[in-house]
This record gives sequence, C-alpha cells and structure tokens, in this order.
Amino acid sequence: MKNIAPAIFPPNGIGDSKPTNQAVLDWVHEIGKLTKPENIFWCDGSERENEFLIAESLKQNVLIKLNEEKIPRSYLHRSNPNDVARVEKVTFICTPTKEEAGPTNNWSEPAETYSKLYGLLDGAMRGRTMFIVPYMMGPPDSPLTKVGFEITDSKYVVLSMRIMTRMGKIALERLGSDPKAEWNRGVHSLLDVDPDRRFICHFPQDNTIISVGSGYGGNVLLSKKCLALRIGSYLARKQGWMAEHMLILGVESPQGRKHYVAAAFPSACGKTNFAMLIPPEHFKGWKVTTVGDDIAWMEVRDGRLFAVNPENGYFGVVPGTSYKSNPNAMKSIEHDTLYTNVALTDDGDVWWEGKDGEPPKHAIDWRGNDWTPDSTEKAAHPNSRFATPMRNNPALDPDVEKGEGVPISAIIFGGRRSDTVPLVYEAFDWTHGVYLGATMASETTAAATGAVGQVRRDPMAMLPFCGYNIGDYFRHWIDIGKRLTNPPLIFNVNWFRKSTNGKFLWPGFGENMRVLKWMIDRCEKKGGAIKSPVGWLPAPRDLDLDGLGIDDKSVADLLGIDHEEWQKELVAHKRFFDSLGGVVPEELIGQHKQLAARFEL
Ligand code: OXD
Ligand code: MN
Repeated sequence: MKNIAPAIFPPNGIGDSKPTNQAVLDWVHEIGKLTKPENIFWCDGSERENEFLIAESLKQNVLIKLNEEKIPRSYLHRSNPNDVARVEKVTFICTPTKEEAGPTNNWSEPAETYSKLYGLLDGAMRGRTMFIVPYMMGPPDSPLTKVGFEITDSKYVVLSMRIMTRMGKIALERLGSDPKAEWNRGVHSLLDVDPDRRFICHFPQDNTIISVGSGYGGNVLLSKKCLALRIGSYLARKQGWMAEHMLILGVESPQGRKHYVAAAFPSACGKTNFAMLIPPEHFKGWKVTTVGDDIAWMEVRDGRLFAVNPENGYFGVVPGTSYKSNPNAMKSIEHDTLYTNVALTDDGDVWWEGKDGEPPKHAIDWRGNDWTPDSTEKAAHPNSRFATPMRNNPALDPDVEKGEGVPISAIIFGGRRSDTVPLVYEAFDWTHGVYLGATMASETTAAATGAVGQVRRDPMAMLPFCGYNIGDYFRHWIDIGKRLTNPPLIFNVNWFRKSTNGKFLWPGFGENMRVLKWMIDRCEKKGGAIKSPVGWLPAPRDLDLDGLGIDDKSVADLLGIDHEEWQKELVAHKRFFDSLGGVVPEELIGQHKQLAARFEL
C-alpha cells in the first residue's frame, strides 16, 4: 500500500502533550499496537503546534499556501477525486440489534464490524504519524459539553479539527483524570483512500466511532456528524436532551427585544446563509446574530428549551457563497480559512462558481487540472468547503460561549421543495410540529453522494444523522414536548417554491428576514394568521413585503395550498410512515389522520 501520509518528526516540546487519564492512555496504546505507526503525536492545540503541522503539510503537498495578501493564513487542500462528500451507503450504526438502529440506518453487527475494521486497521499507520486529537464539543462551562479524542493519520484532519472544535489542552482539562469519565473514542485512518475500503461506523453503546478509507469532511471530522449528531442523538435520548441538525440564530428588534430560533434544513439548503442573515435595508435597526450554523444541543430548563452550539467553526459549502448571498460568510473566509476542493487562481487566490466578479481567465480546478471559463468541468467541486473559526464571523452572537445556552423561542423546519409546500406556516401545537418535522422532505443536493434533485423524506433533517431507531427518535421529541411548559413555536419554511414556469418565487437570502419577522411576531403573540388545513398561514398582509417588488400573484402562489398537490403529499407521508415498518408513534399517525380530515372539511 502506497504511503499517502508519511510520518513527521516534531522537535522537542511539540507533539508530547500526553493526557493523565489512564483510560485514554490505555486506549491509545491499544490502537497504536494495532495500527503500528512510526510515531505518536499528542496534540495540545497550541499555536506553535499548528505552525509546525502547517509547515509539514506544505512540504508534503497536503496543503497549498494561498496568497498571503489576499487571504492571510489560509490554505487549500485537494481531496482524492473519489472522496468528495459524505457517503451514506457506507455509514453504519452498529447497535447490538438491528432494531435499535432502526429502519433508516445501515446496521451492522458490532463484534463482526469491530473485527472487520480492526483487520483493515492492522498495520494501517506503518510509516505514518498517529495523531491524538483531544477536543471538546460545547462551551467550556456547559453541562451539555462532551469530550472526544480522535486518533488520525491525517494532518488535514488535525488542522480541520483545530478549527471546528475546541481542541487540545482545554479538552484534557475538562476530562480530568477520572478513568470512568465519559468521553468519545474516535479512530480514523485514511488507509489508501479506496472507496471499496471506506466505512464510517458508529458504536453508540461504546461511545466509539471508527472511520476508514476517506479523508473528507463529515466522514472524518469525527466531532461533527459522527459525535455531535449520530452518537450525540443516542446519548441525548438516554440522558434526556436533544442533539439536532439545526442552526441557532439570534434576532433582535430595534427596541432591543431578542429571540433565538433553531432551524433544521437538510444539508446544503441554506442553513449557513440563514444563520448569517443580514436584514435588508427595509429592516433598519434589526440585528441577526449567529450562535451556530449546523448543530444544536438543547436541554429543557424551567420548562423552556435552551440551546448551545457544540462546534467552534463552520464547515460550509463554498459554491454560491458571495457578497450577495452571504456577506458575513465572505468576511469570515477572507482569512485563517482552510479550503477544500475549490479552484486556485494564478495569483494564489481561490475561486468558485457563484463567487462575486468575473471568473478568472485561467485557474487550476479542484482536481488540479487547468481550467478556463470555456471548460465544461466545474472549477470548484459542488461540495467544496471552507473550514473557518466561528470567531471570524462579524455577526457572531455575544452569548455563543454561554454555558447555560440561549432560550429558543421558535423551531423552524424546512426543505427544498419546488411545489406543494408554502413559504411559511406554523404548527398548531408541539405534536403537530413534530409531525411537520417527521414528514419533512427535500430535493437532494451534492452534500452527499448520489442523485441530486430527488425529493426524499428527511425527518428533522436527521435522516443521515439519527444514531438510533427513528421511531424512538420521534417518541423522544414527543416526550420532550411534555416537559416544556413554555415550548417554542414550530414553523415550516420553503424558500425554494417555483412558479409553473420553473422560476423561484421567493428572492430568499436577506429577504428571508421578512418571514423571520412574521415568526417573531407570532412568538410575541402579535402576528396575524389564518387557519389552513396544514397549519397557521400568514395572509399576505401579515408579511411585511414593502419594497420587495413581488406581485400579488407570486405571493398567492407562495402561500397557496393546492389541494391536489396535498392529496399527493398526504399519500407520500403515509407511504413514508409505512416504509418505517410500524415504528412511528401513534400520536404522529393520529396527526396524519387529522391532516387528512382537515382537507375534507
Ligand atoms: C454538513 C452536511 O456538512 O450536513 O453540514 O452535510
Ligand atoms: Mn449539516
């Protein structure tokens, strides 16, 4: 096997930050004996360590330095072209029984899977450095915060984890030396980046993740989808909290009244854009701030839901990001950013489809080939990404580090639907809201491998991320509702509805503030709404559409409920529930019946 990650040899004082916790030391010893690395590098997250790792990565062509004047302290990484997105078909939940993993997950028997993976890992790090990355998910003083360790043979993973998590000493301190303390064990090896030897396996009962054969994003930054969502959701159910695929934003009125909302959209449906929304001119004095752009951990306190963002950075889709679509993201990625699979211009800048300005006359595309505007290939991969520290975001919420979290006034579900689903509507109550989440659907995107543009049901945007039986997950949502005396209102949005001639009806981006404002009005019990079979809908007059230049017909189309389309939707909901093989709680079956009955009235 060709060594694609040769060992590096740190000077004294770098790579020797061993933890005191014996359970960690024993586990690292065990994995070291198995993978047989050239040496072991204990990360501490320091600046000096980071500089050393960057220098070594540049030498080994793992990173390309970008133009220091244009984008200071930023780098480009190109992944293997066979390895550019999360691969759901080789992602497994390894619970003792198939039933625990449920109908929406790939399941594999734990003992057999350990044995297969240990076979693949045997000697996998020969001639390589084994990095031990301690990291912490969540603000330092939050009760929800968790510690993880990722063992990896990829420098790119170490450098990305440093951006995406609170990495190094801070995590070791949080863990302490109690050998019984809870922490996540993550093992990652690139192997030889062969799609046939690529597996992302979760062992929820052991709080363990093993990922082999990939070097890309969500497959290998084990803190994110693997721990914060799949293992996280399993722990959350057991421990009575929630781990959700949701952004968290703050919205403050000119009078200084502030609300926080959490929103679940499937991958690549504008979560980062919504989390960093800049209110348009018309909403002078309103402020939107970002707590998180991808994941929310939430708990019930005093009958309310409080949320923290477990992450420390953003791993966002690059194409389409521009000063028009997301100025705060553009400002965030102007420095200290690690890009993956974007194009490199001749002056060492980065470029992607949808960036502001003219395309460069010549660039090197994401595969490393010459590219010109006449090329038929894309310059940047559609799932190319930035990893950038959240502190780069000019709209970062001041309470992002608050251990107790922020109180959630509204939960928003949404997807990419060309038809059927109105721009916005509100659930009648919590259980109805759970139904909206459970039946959510979206047209697929490039964030995962597979066909793009097909409507797939994606409950709570958690289909690829729920680490246990989806029926139990729905039940957990319903049970959480019972503990909420002051529950958030639940909404559904669809920014992507199209006219009969295939044009988007809604301008989206900053103008989504108009929809957000209606939701906030509803939370403050002052927004108008009309009762429809699907939920509370704003009448056109309830939305502030001043100065938007949208005609009445488009507004009617955006908010319209087409009974024929909804008959099909009802059938699709039923088909989806049936496909889950009897795990859906009675309450949600009841909601389906009630929805059907409301259409009969
Ligand atoms: C992500 C995803 O990377 O959802 O956030 O795929
Ligand atoms: Mn995501």
